[in-house]
Amino acid sequence: MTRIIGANLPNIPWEDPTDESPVWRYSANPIIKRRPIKNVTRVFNSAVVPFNGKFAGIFRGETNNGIPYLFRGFSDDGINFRFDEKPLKVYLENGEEYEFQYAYDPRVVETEGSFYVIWCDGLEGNPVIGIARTTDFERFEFVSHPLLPYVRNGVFFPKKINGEYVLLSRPSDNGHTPFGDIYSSRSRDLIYWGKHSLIMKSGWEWWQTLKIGAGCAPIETDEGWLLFYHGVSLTCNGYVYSMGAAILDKDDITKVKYRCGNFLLTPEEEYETVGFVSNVVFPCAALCDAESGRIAVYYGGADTVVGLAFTEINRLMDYIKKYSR
Ligand code: BMA
Repeated sequence: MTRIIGANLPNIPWEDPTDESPVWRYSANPIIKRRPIKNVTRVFNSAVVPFNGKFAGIFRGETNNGIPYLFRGFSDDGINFRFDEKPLKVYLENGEEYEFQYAYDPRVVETEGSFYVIWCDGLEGNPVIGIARTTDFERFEFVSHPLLPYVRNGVFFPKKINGEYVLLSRPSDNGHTPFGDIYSSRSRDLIYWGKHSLIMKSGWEWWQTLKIGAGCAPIETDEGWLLFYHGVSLTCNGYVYSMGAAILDKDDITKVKYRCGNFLLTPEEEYETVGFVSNVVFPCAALCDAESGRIAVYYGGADTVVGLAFTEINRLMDYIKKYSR
């Protein structure tokens, strides 16, 4: 038996499985369809967290000029969201508004009473990680650009490890990067980052041969940190994004204890196979309930919509271990 170490979330979105799959899709997917916000064509690759007994999220929304920005949303049930009509405002230390060039693929992590938004930010037109902080989902303060360009897929662990924040990221190029491995970096103050380590390289299994990138904030269990990530394969029709999972050692997160050789989700449903960018399953957030072991994963479908998928910690761990290389 594996135990999730964390809070209980009795109102986690949930639907029972109908077969033996390790991860199963919500039958009413996609939960966020096209044009859910005025003047926004698509919302996908987005993050949801428990907030004040309900749910809050930061969403990637692509506006009518095709540029992605971050949008705030709230929900009573984690499934139906109300969005702001205007992109998220983030403020600098001097009180001025941070000027976004573009912003995409947000993750949100709660740690030590603050929520951190971690996204891919445009710095002089180049992709870097941006970090902002909020305590109330009203005022967001810019924290830092932790790493040099080019880098994407940034997400924190939800608690400090040996007194340090740990950030996962994927060094990139400034285009549609044809390579990519997951690295960790550490900081005591969220400003200065170092102690960079390789965590996982892209794999030989065909769904993850080209590149991999961290997905949801790691989930603590008594067997280690559960990391959902995306793996990419290159086909005659372009890139295909699937979701996989690994367990990182709880004492040394640079050690991969188990890595599932099989994907957990790969584009199969029409809202994953057909869209602005076809064949994309891109996880960015996971909710979990320690008591029941239930996990709900939010993922982008085909760079167009948001879907929900479910799993249960013991069923998932059995599968990861069974197919671990
Ligand atoms: C990656 C990121 C993701 C996107 C994916 C597929 O490089 O930009 O936001 O979902 O490509 O287009």
